[in-house]
Amino acid sequence: MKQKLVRILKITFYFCTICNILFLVTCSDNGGNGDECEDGLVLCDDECVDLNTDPDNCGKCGNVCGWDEVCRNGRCVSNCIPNCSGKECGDDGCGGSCGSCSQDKVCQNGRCVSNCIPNCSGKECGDDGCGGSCGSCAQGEVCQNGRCVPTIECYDHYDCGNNEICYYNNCEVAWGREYRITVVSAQISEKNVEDDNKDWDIGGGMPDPFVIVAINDNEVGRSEAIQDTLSPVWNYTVNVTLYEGDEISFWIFDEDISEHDYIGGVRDSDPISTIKEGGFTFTDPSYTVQRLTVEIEPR
Ligand SMILES: [Ca+2]
Ligand SMILES: [Ca+2]
Ligand SMILES: [Ca+2]
Repeated sequence: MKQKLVRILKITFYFCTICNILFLVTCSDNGGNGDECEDGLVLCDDECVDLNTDPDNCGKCGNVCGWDEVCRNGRCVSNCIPNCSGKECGDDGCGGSCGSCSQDKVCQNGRCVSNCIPNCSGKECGDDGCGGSCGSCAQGEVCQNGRCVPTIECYDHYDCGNNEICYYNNCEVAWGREYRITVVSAQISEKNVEDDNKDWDIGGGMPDPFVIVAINDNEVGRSEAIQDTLSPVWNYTVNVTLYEGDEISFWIFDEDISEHDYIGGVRDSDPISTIKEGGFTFTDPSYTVQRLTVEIEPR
């Protein structure tokens, strides 16, 4: 009886050993029960799976992810990897966005660029309307209304130096250049106040004035005589070249048959002032030449 019991125990032992071996083999191959999965794994359909990563059991047993999805942290997500390298806007390649542009810009090749269209039509310089440039001007020029024009240095002679004039918006040396002098008109005293108040012509006749223009006392021009008037209007013009230090004189005569009577003269020893003023009006009511109006302009 004792021997029989031992035998039974032996058989049981062997049987159980085999059972144990079988169990271990079975468990390591295709799982066993819930208690047998390693830490972090869960038994799903007789398999120990990681619900965080298993696309057939994502998050929970039997939750199968789509063909284009992967299981990440227990959720089915697209298996696409977004790529925004070097991009500040536009598609990330996975249906997402790499960013959006501000209102005045558009996304072009992953970059936010101005949506302004530059306009340089008819322009050689200046703003293109989008913050760019249509070109720059050469030295001595300035951009005006999209065109390169010479730099404006002056608007009148006083914008320039002492011995300079403003010529077509450029300051130029005043001397060694041609001017047009116009002797406009004069007012002559009724009698020759310089010579005992004599009449200009015999019997109270009025003078017949003409004017001579002289540079440094050399005659350079002579007007026609106007008959019998104290208020000659000549509008006589003569072109002269003026140099620094020149003096301009205006001699007025009464034309006579024999020797002309000298009425009087006005000497301009400061022509640069006259040039800058565009002329002068001399007045002296006590003199034979009570008024003389002259204009001058560069040619
Ligand atoms: Ca006379
Ligand atoms: Ca006369
Ligand atoms: Ca006369």
